[in-house]
Amino acid sequence: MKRIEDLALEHTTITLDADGIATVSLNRPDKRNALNADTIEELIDIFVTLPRAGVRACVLRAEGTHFCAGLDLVEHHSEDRRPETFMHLCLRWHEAFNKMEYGGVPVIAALKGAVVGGGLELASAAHIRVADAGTYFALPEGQRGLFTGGGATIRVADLVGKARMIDMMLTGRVYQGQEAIAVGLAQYLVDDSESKAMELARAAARNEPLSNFAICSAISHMQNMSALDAAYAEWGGAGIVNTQPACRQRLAAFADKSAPRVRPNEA
Ligand code: 1HE
Repeated sequence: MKRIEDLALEHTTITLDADGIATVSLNRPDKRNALNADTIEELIDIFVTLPRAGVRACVLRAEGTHFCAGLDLVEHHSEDRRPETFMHLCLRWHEAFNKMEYGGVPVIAALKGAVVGGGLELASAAHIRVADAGTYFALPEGQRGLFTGGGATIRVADLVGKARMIDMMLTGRVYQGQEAIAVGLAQYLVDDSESKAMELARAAARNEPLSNFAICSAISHMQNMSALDAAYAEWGGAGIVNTQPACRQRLAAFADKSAPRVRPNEA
């Protein structure tokens, strides 16, 4: 089993703080963090390793002014790929993003600048998306003579709905600001997406890891099931999570009135 410190990373970096919060950075700012094949392999390695390395939450961020420009179009052009080669590449993208979404570790994406094409596919595999005023979302595949291949037909359609996704792809429509929040592309719009993402990661990291594992894998799995099967899987998961020894202390604190109560936000 690989450890975080053993990962050979060229286009990404990872750091781990004392609270078990990992910061994963895309690190090709001169190429606007476009995703070449090697970066995808690094993301697979990272998101295979994180859940077994005791990581409690992860912030996914980027160097430079843009989060991610999507598929490396220059590499794709120079490789002049055959259909089966690109299909295999898509499988690697799916592997990376599935490991993120189903891995059980909360991933919070700190967005900025362009979150486009495959960059939006990457962001949509995170569990929480935080945008700033300069963040904008688009699916320019149609304009490039391409189609999505990194899971957008599943995840972006899930976030914004089929009609909006088709509009984005046909017309190049860009969403930003409050409108992007309203359609579901991000859950937070703030001045500083990185510090907000870290604040959210710290909040999530205070939960029991087994609860977070269920939240960050079971909900996604259950979306793929019939309602009847999802209900069946839910009681199995709840049976394990809700009887974990670690939750007894939290329940005791509620029972003896020392645990904080759920209150409305202050005005
Ligand atoms: C790239 C890429 C890229 C920039 N692949 N190299 N994605 C797109 O259609 C988005 C394409 N990119 C852009 O629209 C713009 O570059 C940005 C809005 C992201 C940034 O603009 P800007 O003015 O800051 O940068 P730039 O001058 O356009 O690019 C700077 C460098 O980044 C330049 O390299 P250089 O070596 O000439 O300096 C660009 O070539 C490079 N660069 N974006 C490769 N995408 C699994 S299927 C997924 C399908 C898709 O993702 S389609 C959507 C692709």
